[in-house]
Amino acid sequence: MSKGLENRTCSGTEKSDMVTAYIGLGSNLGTPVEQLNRALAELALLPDTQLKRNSRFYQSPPMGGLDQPDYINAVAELETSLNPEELLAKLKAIETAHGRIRGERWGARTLDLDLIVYGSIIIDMPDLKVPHPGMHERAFVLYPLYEIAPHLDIPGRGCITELLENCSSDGLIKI
Ligand code: ROI
Repeated sequence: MSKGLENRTCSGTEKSDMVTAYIGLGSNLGTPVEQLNRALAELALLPDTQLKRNSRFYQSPPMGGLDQPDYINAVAELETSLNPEELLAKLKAIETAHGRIRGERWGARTLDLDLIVYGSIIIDMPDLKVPHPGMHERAFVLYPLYEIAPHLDIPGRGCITELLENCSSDGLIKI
């Protein structure tokens, strides 16, 4: 896997090739709004990364009719020179610091940080699939993503406006 262009050094010091990445944030345990606010502050502190913008917060029932509390979701836009694996490792470290215990696949969670888009690349590795496999049909990802990136072309999936046409916002509340 690669970003297409590896980081190059200019004059021996400068790190180039900033990539725009989108992170999906979700929480339905503890204090979800606080978890998301803290997570955004932590994303802003990642090395070689800038938090450019984030969506409002959205509330929705758990997808799949699970017996769990409602989720709070948001999407953040980063500009980063971390490669996808480095970024994923940083996201997992933030989740762990928020007390996330990995159990059931669709279990309730204090904090979920998904790398949903990384520039224009497609990654299909056992532990890292980008764009996120289910994102193109999930209202709680598409609506906040559209709010901050209305012209986004999602690699391999198409234009966000077209994806939204086939995705009901039923049950999604902007808070
Ligand atoms: N449902 C909603 N509404 N939001 C989520 O972030 C979310 N995350 C999950 C599952 C369990 C699929 N359901 C969700 O992982």
